[in-house]
Amino acid sequence: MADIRQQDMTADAATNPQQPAVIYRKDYAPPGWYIPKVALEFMLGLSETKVTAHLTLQRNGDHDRPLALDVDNVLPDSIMQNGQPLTWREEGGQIIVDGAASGAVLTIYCTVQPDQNTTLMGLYASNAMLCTQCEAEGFRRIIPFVDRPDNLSVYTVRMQGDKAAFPVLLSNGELTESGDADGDQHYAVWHDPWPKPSYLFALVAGDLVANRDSFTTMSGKPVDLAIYTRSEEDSARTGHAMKALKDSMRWDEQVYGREYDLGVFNIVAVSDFNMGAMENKGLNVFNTRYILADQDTANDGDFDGVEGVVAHEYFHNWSGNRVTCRDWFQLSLKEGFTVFRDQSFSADMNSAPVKRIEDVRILRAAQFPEDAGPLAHPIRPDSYMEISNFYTATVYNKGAEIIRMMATLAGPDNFRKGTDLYFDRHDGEAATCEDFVVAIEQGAGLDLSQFRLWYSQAGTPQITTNLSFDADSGTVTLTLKQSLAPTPGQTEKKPMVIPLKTALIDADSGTKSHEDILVLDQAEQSFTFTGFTAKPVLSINRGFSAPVTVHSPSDPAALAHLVRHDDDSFARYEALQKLLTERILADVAGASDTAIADADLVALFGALLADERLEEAMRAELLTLPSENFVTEQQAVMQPLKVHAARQALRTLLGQTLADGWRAIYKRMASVPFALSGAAKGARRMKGLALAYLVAGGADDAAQLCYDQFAAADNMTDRQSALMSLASLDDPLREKALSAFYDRYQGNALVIDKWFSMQALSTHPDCMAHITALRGHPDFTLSNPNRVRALYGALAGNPAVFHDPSGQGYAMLTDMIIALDATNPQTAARFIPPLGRWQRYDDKRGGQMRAALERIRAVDGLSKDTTEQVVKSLG
Ligand code: B3K
Ligand code: ZN
Repeated sequence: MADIRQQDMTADAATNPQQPAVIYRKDYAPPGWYIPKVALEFMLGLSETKVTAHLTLQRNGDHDRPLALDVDNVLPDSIMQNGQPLTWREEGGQIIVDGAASGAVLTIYCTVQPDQNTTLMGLYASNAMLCTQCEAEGFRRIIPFVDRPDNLSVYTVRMQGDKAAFPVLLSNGELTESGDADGDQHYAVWHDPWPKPSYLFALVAGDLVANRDSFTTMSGKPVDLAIYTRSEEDSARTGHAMKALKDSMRWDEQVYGREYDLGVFNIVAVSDFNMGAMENKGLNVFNTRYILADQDTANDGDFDGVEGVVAHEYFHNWSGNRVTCRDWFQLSLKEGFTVFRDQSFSADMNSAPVKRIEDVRILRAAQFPEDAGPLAHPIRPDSYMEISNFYTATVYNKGAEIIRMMATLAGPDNFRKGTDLYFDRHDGEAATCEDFVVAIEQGAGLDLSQFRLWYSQAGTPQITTNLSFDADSGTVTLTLKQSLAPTPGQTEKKPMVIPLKTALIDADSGTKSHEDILVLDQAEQSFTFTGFTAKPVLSINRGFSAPVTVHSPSDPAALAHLVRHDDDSFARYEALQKLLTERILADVAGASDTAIADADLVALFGALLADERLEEAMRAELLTLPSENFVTEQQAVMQPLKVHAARQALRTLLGQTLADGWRAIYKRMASVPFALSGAAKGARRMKGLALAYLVAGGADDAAQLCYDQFAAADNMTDRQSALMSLASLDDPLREKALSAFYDRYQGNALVIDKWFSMQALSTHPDCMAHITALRGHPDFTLSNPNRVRALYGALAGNPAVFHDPSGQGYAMLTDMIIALDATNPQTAARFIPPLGRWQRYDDKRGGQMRAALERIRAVDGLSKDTTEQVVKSLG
């Protein structure tokens, strides 16, 4: 019955598109029919592709419900069963086929228009090639299908097309046959022996250049590797991705015991892509952004991004493909776990402490605001209207933190026993988050009953600490309280299990004691420690062991002590971030005397600049001020412009007072030659930061210094850090450098994206006018998601411009969302959250943001994607 109910709900959605139907997790029921075997034939063309699908049907259980196939934007030309035509009718997002028989082979004929497909879901044309994106529900845009992840099928795919237009024909699995066909055509047949859900299906056809390599697995099996791009020039930029792929394959064997399971692993880079990449079985499709990287065109962050995303998609081969998700509510089962795996891999390949800080910075920038706003949802949501809206920082990054906490509670050896059990037990299945938790519980020997609340409760737990000292008994008592604010649909919350790595630091010597993992699992709890002669300083949530916010009584001296002595890099970073955040907020409130004094802060920065034991990347991490958005989030009523001004003033102060120190380190770093080592990357980071402080401090030669670095740079990191600093200056060299950059890289889409972003992110007084002009630049287009993100992601990420009192920032974003929604709803909807926090601003700003949302909601024919985000944001 539940199966039928789902069909009814979809019907509501079709009849009332302004009120998309809500799908509930509690309504899950297995499909009425499975399709264990699929044979697809494609007659390829950019403007028209003919698809013939032979589906082997299997009724699931004893029922007489008709076969219902999900469908979107395509209808069958005809349907045959054993040579006889069958009748069918369309009913709310599905076609209902009469007379389908279990065991029979159903043949469906469809025609699709790839070059008309602007949604970039299903089969589409990009740069004269054909490619697919099927997660989550794109396969139904190619043929009608049981398009849900609990329907696993073995696929055989035959492709045929023009030899000149499509010399390369790829699909999942391995090539079993290829040859010439009629006229100028040729064909290829691919077979994937591993049963998979339709969202992992992929096809690519085009004129592509391969960078080939090979890998031998732990059991000695050879794997042919290839990375396909559109040109020789791009192919020369795939070396870093190839290295990352081989490193990932080895790492998954060594760390998780997971071996690759096909003789081929192909990656294709495409320029028009909604997300970062896609883990299709044996045929990953990537946004060019996460494949192409070389010294001249990619900065160090890009190199790290390539390494991390290549690893992420590769790791999905086990966490996602061999064990997949039962339904889309379980998305974090594969995404949270895989993000945790890619984070661990990158930590092993680079500096682990720096990687941890970066990951926390991303979590706080993207996920904490989500958890505190109208779109808050648990990592395993209870309902959705459009699943594409749930590829969120919560499902991915908070999901990873929750896996990390389980790993922390279990310890490395036991956690591995848990994951081994999970992979062994559920190999070849569509599993649930609950299956994962049970496997970790049983494999690692943990009781995770209460811990499961992390899967169901949304919001970021708030922890308050109180440390007291009893001199008579030499006892220190730490009292912790936790609370969790209501989130949409969840008013009452229960206490979570929160593992907090903690230590006590002697207030004089800085010596550490009582290092432990305290598990907070009640609303309030006290922990006592003995053997003290004086009150120590608390170091808590070391390594960011739990995704929570810790509030301790303000004590600048104690925080400064941690900055000097804490041996946990994250805790040290955190102490300085707190000092700086409090300082900026105190300035905004006109109460600077309550925060750390200028002289103390300068002394602290000076000591860190001079500390020879620090690796440069960590030094840069420590000396970088908290972002404007992070500081603003701490305010009851957010004041973006005031925070911007106070933060800029602090940058100026630190830039001026420590000018000699910045200049000295700048010179030292400038002599480090280019390499992709951690040390050289750290040096470039520190160099860019020192330059930014010199500029903020108003150095006389600031513009020239930037220009000289820009002109002399032999790598993109230096070129970009110089240009970024210069872009904020009102100086003729700014225009000169921006034009030189544009001329040099015209035609290289990924670098021109940087050119757009840098201008839109600047603190130049005319930034708004620059963005307005860039919208009309001949290189700007709404049809490429990277370009849209480059300009509008930067606008939304530049608080002083986005929140300009004129409301122009909101208006520009709104215009774009409305225009883009008509062609690419998935990407359009991802720009709603910046407007959705209207309740946190003053009445005027909040009113402007709300009006912007209302304007979007009023659009006729607004997509399901954008409607869901707007309706929820309006509350
Ligand atoms: N699994 C893909 C997500 C694609 C979603 C498109 N709506 C990327 C990843 O997480 O690996
Ligand atoms: Zn993923």
